Amino acid sequence: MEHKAVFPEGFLWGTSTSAFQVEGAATEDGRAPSIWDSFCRLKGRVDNGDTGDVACDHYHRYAEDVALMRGLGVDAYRFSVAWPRVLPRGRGMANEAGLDFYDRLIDTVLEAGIEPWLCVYHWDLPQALQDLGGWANRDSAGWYADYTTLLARRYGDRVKRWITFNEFSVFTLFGYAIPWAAPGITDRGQHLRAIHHVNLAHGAGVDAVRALVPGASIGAVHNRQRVLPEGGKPENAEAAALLDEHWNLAFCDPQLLGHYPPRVARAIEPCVKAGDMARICRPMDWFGLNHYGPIFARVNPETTWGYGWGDAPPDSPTHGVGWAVFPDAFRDELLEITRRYRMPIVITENGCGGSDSPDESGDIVDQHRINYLQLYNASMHEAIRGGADVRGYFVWSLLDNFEWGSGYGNRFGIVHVDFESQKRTPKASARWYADLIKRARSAT
Ligand code: PNW
Repeated sequence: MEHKAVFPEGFLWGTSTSAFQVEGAATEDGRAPSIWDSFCRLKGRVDNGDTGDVACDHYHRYAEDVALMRGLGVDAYRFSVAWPRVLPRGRGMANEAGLDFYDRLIDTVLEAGIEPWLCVYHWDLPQALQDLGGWANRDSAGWYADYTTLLARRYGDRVKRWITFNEFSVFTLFGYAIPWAAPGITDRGQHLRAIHHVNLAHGAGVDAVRALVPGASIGAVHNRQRVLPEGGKPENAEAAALLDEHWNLAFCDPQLLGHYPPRVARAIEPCVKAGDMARICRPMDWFGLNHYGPIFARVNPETTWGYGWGDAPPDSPTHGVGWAVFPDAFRDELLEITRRYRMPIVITENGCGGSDSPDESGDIVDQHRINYLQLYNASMHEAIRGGADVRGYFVWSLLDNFEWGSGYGNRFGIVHVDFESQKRTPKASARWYADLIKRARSAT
């Protein structure tokens, strides 16, 4: 009943992955290590000591994965390019074999009648560039611009949908302040510099794609989640306000409104040079939103910024998903983005994890995920009816994959992957999604 004809003409349904999480082939055809290859090898950082060495072996099995998407009937595939595969040293000489892989992938996706959505950066910085200071080095904006130029020249004839970055705040905050992601640094100064340089890189990337790809449609992917003080307590209020700036505003506001939010603005001032804000704030075609659920902040003096992750209220609804589920927050976020930035929105990720395993008959009945996706789709409808201009929706993820710090233990796929045999098995949620797409299409 949530499939009434509220979807605008041309609404796109898709699935998402990212290079490091699915490709594997970590040392093949000239690929060099990324910061995540290094991070996986630090003791205790990734559950089970898992690495991205093999992952879903998408590097060799991409044709099978594209065929799966075709079977689901999706309109679009969002993937990312591995920077150290195409530029092993991060800059300088390109690696032809690495570039060839994305030619093959893009051509196969197009032949299947699916639109490729290319994300330039999904967290796998070449280790060679981290050795020069990574995003804390102001030169990183130039390294990124050159890398984007290479991709735009090579793929711009076939790829029209471009994403500069995936989730700016997750990889900067978790990479430079709360050590949950590569490179695992905890340093206020480096965190602030990384924020500013990534913003500069974004602006330079937009300019490169605009200059080289006629008809390009460019977005950036922001993770936005309401930040609430744990337990509703006043002593957690400042922690929540600061985390809200780091998590929700430090990238959207400068990129789309031309200024930093107040706390970040004060702290970041020494990094900002004349002309920077205009370089960051470039015209964008759409707002990419990744949304999972709200986050709770708690004051914690032991952390880099004095805040930490808090717990959801103990009585939070879980809807059989096993974690707190707040679909209304999704609707509210879409309406807030509409109010604050006034632009079309594409949901570039939404989904949920689990430990999904096959039953005796080999079926994977992930009813918890169907419940979650149904609730979130209903909220998206409400937001569209309320005036949000939502143009598309991508499930995270097509495949169970390398879930960062959780390794292979947390499965987000609508297609199950047996990591021993690499066998793919669509879960019940994949059938549900294929059916949703079919019904939504026949209703428009
Ligand atoms: C996103 N949080 O990351 C990423 O874009 C994906 O690569 C990832 O697999 C997916 O979500 C599922 O986790 C996030 O702590 C990581 O709130 C952490 C958070 C949010 C998003």
